Amino acid sequence: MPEEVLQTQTEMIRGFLRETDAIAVLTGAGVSAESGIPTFRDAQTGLWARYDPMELATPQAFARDPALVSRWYDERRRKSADCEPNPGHLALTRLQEEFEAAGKHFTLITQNVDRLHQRAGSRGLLELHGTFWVWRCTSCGEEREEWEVPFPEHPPRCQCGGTRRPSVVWFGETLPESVLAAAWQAAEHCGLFLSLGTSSLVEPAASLGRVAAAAGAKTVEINPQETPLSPWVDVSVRGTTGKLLPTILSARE
Ligand code: BV8
Ligand code: ZN
Repeated sequence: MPEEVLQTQTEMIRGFLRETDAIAVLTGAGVSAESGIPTFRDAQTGLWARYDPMELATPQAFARDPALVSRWYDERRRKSADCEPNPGHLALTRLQEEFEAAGKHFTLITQNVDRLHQRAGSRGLLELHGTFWVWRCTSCGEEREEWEVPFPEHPPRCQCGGTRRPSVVWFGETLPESVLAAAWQAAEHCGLFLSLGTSSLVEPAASLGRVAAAAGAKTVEINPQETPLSPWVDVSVRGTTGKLLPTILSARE
């Protein structure tokens, strides 16, 4: 990406930030990449290499082999526990503080299940796909945060004797109604929509950028790769969020 193109794009985005009092941000696994967490579609390594995440992240996979799926999520929990939020996460927390101090609206919507945004200080964010730090009993439905890493047994058990599953939204499962409605609302009413580190492949999250654009918001994407959203946005920056967000979102003179 030539430096002068990035400079122009940065100026445009800073202009959008000055002009709006309502921003909606959608993040995907790419935002956690510079913390050392492989993205959802990165080739899986080690003993997971032979599994397709699209296959594992399903109710069918859990029904077929709960211990295997529980191990996969436990591995990812361990990985994220060993990682730290990166400058991209922290830049978003600063932007939220700045917008809210000025009485403006800031909504962070994430597809990520690692809770690195919360560890970076983000507040009130919308977790479209849940999190693997909360597990739910498949018998009595009790949900609770599970901080023990690694789990002593797979899958973890509930005191009622039931099996616990991660409280994430698997493929083929519907998203939490109220969370999706809030995300849709934020996309429809924002003046600026940022799509950060997502392949824009998974629905219904992938539609939010187009909802914002259709409602008249300025739209920006930051991703080292082109995505299906790229042709729709006002500014599509080829780059990584950990490196670019601190500069692009820094206090604008
Ligand atoms: C549903 C939780 C009702 C589990 C996940 C309409 C059309 C077609 C299909 C469908 C449709 N509606 C529904 C579907 C089916 C399906 C779907 O979307 N399939 C797609 C793939 C074809 N959707 C569903 O099933 C959803 N449920 O709609 O219910 C229904 C049901 C059935 C049929 C109809 C309706 C539920 C979807 C939620 C699935 N659960 N996660 C877990 O994590 O284990 S989704 C999973 O993908 C992760 O959460 C992940 O966050 C998400 C999206 O991926 P990304 O975050 O974008 O990550 P990815 O690896 O793909 O990309 C990373 C990006 O970062 C890349 O672009 C890369 O270039 C970039 N990057 C890399 N490094 C950096 C970077 N960017 C910036 N900086 C860097 N350093
Ligand atoms: Zn139970």
